[in-house]
Amino acid sequence: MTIVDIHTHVYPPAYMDLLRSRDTVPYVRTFPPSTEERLIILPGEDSSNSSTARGRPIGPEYYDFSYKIAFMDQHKIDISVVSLANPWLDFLPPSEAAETAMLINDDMDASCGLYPGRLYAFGTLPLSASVEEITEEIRRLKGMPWIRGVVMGTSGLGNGLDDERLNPVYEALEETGQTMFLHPHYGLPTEVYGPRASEYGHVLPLALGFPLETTIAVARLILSGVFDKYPGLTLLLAHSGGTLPFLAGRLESVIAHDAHLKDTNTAPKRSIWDVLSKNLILDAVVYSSVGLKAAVDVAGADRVLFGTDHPFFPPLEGEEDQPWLSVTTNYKAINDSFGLERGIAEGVLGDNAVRLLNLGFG
Ligand code: 5CU
Repeated sequence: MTIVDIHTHVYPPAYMDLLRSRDTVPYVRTFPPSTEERLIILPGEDSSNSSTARGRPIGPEYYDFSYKIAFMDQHKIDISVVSLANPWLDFLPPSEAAETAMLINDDMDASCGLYPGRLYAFGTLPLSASVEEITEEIRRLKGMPWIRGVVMGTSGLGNGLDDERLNPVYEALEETGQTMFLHPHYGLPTEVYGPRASEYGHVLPLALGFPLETTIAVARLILSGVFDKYPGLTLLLAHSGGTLPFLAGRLESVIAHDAHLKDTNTAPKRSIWDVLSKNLILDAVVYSSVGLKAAVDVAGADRVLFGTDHPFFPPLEGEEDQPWLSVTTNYKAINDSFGLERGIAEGVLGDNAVRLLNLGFG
């Protein structure tokens, strides 16, 4: 059995340099008297007075590939498909984006090459650059031995993923057969968490804001007809598609009852179920059997892939040497759901990823 982790992040050294050079979000710095570096990336994290709410500690597990391999060995993971973590290059001025993307992508590909067959990567796109520069990078990534697609947030060129200016990007991804790993970062407007939000650490934005952001982004994509236009486009959705598996029926029903869509003949032509089973792949980073079974029900047992979200969600202080709860919970959900149906479990744990992402040697 091969175990593949398709949701696992790094901030390669070139990106760390960038974060250390900044003093607005996203950035990395120490807060004296502590000498520990902290990573501040999420909207709103900067304003907190509490040291444990101000981002998170960042150490070599975030940027040193040998730590990734050690983590994989500890958790019996054979192959990882690493991706740059949020917020990718979204914040860069247009003039720097294309060159930085090339630097980071070359770095990722070369780092994977140091561990042949154990590491692959999703490349990153210079989304603040021109569409021509973005599509050029997509085509360049296709020629790299260890790259298997791209990682992207939900903001696209600034107006979200249903922006028609992104059509050449979707076309280039479809044409080159590269998967787009869609990952949240921006969450929901902070007001929705209410005046007591700071008392609850990162729980509301991470547990709910992230998956709802993904759900809304994919719903907008479906509504815009992108999957009618690009039937070969493949998206891998983080966190099992957010709440999409649960809400797909409601989305489909509301579309069917919408007079405006009917009058303007603008309803998506393909059903959500068809898109789910042909264009969407869901990760298994959902931490429960209930969520995992829903993901398999809607996308199919052959389109759900194991992931860890490493190096996020590490053990809390005092438990650093233990297997990571965030990983064992996902293993347990797979075992509890499909322990008796080994074909399904083995598919989710690794075989699906090997097949869908073509993880033979580079
Ligand atoms: O803990 C966090 O903030 C995160 C994050 O930013 N990105 C991610 O993928 N997981 C957790």
